[in-house]
Amino acid sequence: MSEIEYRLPQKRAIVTELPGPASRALDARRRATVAAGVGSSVPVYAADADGGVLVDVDGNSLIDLGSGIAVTSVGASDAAVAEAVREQVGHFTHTCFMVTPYEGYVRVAEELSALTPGDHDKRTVLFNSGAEAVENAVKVARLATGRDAIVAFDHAYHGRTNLTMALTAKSMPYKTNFGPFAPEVYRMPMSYPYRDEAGLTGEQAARRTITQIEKQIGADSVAAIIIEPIQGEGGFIVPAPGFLPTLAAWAKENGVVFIADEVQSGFARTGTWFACEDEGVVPDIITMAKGIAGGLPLSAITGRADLLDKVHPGGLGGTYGGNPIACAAALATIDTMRALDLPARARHIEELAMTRLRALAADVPAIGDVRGRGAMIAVEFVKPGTTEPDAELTKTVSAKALEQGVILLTCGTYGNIVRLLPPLVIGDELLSDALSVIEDIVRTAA
Ligand code: PLZ
Repeated sequence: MSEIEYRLPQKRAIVTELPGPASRALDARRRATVAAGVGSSVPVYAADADGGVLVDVDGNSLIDLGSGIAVTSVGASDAAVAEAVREQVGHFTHTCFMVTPYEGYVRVAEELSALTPGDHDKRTVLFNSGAEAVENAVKVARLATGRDAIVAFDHAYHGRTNLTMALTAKSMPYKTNFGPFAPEVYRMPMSYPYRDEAGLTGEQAARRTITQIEKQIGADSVAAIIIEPIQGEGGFIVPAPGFLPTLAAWAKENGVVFIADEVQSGFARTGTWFACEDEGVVPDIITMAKGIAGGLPLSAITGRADLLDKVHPGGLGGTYGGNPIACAAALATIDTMRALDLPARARHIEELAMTRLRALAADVPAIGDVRGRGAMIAVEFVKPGTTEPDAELTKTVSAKALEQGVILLTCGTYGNIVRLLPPLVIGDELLSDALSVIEDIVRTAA
């Protein structure tokens, strides 16, 4: 692991109340002009960010445990990414790959072929957002199989467009009153070890799901199974070992396309390049976004050449998909991830954080579960002595963390989970400081 250089001081420093006066003034302007439907979980306005810190417009230096929802894994202003972007904008900002192609897109596709699991022949298409990648994975699966049904899971999150809303499980805030939704989406039980009946193995949980698919849809009607190898918005749910391989094997036997949605779990986040590698699962198509381009909007699907090349020329694309600036940023991001061995950094973060959070859980009965992999770590809060979700306590913990200068996001179907998603380049000292803040708050609040 080479030494990480930072531009901003890597320290927590609170100089005003939070949010401070400049953030509050911006927020007043925002309320008069930005639609109320767009929320912000952390009401401080950003001025600068680097490594593990985000500096707000009042000069407060906050520890970032959110990475803009798992995006800025290399930091929000990685020098190599910034330089690659500057270099690219000096030449051309856009041509549209569907009009005049360029090398950056091809190089990103080559990198994704090499990085994604499996040594089969692969093809890639680039888009802008995670939801767009998911939509296109489904388009390919339906065309390639000639089937309609798509299997998604309890607690799943796949986006906010019409098809991806249908795939997403949670109604409020993502779906309520936004229907009607896309048809032929079937929801099946997930493996959720903390909430499943005790002793249910991953393989048994998969069998339960498979039986339901066969009875309710029929294997011959299923185009694809789409699953997050570790669920993100749904609560950082890590399925029991055996669940993913059993589903993937069944998909293979039945000509069903197995799509791993690695938009949140991918790109070094969980200690490997992709979370599905942990159990040796090789998806037919993998969706990627977020961590891929150091903060620039880029997403991708990479999958079996025989599936992707079935689509007629012109069937896939979009004006901005694989924008050259985003591609330049992605190539620099991948270089930085390799140079700093960020998968190893993610494993190191796991070691540091898990040890302390597990010790905390042993003392605090309101912590029902601590789980995750790499730098994708969750604490699930419950009413002591039960498994009843405690969303109030969760809200209090993240609000108090912000007061003390730590950006701590929540998630989960029941809103009772805080999630740690630090930039992978966060230093040990800064991470330790954030963990101490969390420990103090949880001990006091619970
Ligand atoms: N698939 C697994 O995690 C995005 C969304 C937050 P987009 N998750 C954060 C919110 O409230 O909008 C996500 C994901 C998985 C797909 C997506 C969608 O990615 O880039 O937000 O479209």
